[in-house]
Amino acid sequence: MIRFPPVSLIGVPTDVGAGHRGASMGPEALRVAGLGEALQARGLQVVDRGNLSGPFNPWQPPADGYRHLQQVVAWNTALMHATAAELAAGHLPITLGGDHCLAVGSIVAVAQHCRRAGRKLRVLWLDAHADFNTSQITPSGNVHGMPVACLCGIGPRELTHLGGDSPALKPDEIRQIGIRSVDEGERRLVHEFGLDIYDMRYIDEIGMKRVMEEALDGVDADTHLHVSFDVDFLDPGIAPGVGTTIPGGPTYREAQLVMEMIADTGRMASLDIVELNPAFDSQNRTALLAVDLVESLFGKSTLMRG
Ligand code: EXY
Ligand code: MN
Ligand code: MN
Ligand code: MN
Repeated sequence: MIRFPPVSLIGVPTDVGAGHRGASMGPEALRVAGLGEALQARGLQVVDRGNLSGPFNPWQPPADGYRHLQQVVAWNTALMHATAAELAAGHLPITLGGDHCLAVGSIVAVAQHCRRAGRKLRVLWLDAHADFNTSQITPSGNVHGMPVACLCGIGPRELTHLGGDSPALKPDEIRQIGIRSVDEGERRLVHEFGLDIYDMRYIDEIGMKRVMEEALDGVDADTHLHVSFDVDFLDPGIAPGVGTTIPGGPTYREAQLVMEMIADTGRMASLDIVELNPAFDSQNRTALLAVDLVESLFGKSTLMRG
């Protein structure tokens, strides 16, 4: 039985980094899907901190290659401080997004916490997208396509230095899984930075079990494991309620295996659940699926043998 510290839910109702409206409704969709109750049913102590507040989405075109940069910075600053406070209290923070630009704020706080505590950091980035664009190469100006680049030190100074120093993350601290949509410029940049990407073709070839063994290799008692779960990681056939669907994602069983193998490490210490967009969903089914998979991150297992 894996022991977890108290879990803190942090709602971040914004889609300022996205190309579609609606991820701002993600936190409530997860609450309505019973995320808190499901985790309590697993014996966890759950504290719901409510929602952070921040600027409205002004819905503007790109300026100097970014859409809504100041609003993105404001929301990420608030989330960085909220995440840092939960980590300092010994809690396991769960960011309820909101679009994926928010991973800058959550992971900057996690990286600073690890540095102070002398712990190693491993980020598992579950996503259809590499999220490694910059203002020069972005096809959209949407900052939810840029958080990994910002965390690795390339992007607007307001984000690359959100926590003061940069880079927040070294490329060998992150493993991206489920990738199947990478822009041309982005592809060159991820190779230049040597990112470890487990794309869907590789998953097809070696299987999800081997991928997870490789991606989790080296995670030990001194490692803080952060999971950044972009719900568009999943195949749109089972998870249509996201803003940027890409066909050919992991099946339900592959996704369950990913979550159960993460749980088996007993090292997950922070989590983002992002890009849920109820405006593209019906009967809240994608949020219900996300809650089901998050329960597996906290030890619910389909394993009957052994
Ligand atoms: N690569 C495209 C862009 O940069 O605009 C699409 C990014 C979608 C990002 C979503 C959160 O994963
Ligand atoms: Mn406490
Ligand atoms: Mn993403
Ligand atoms: Mn994505």
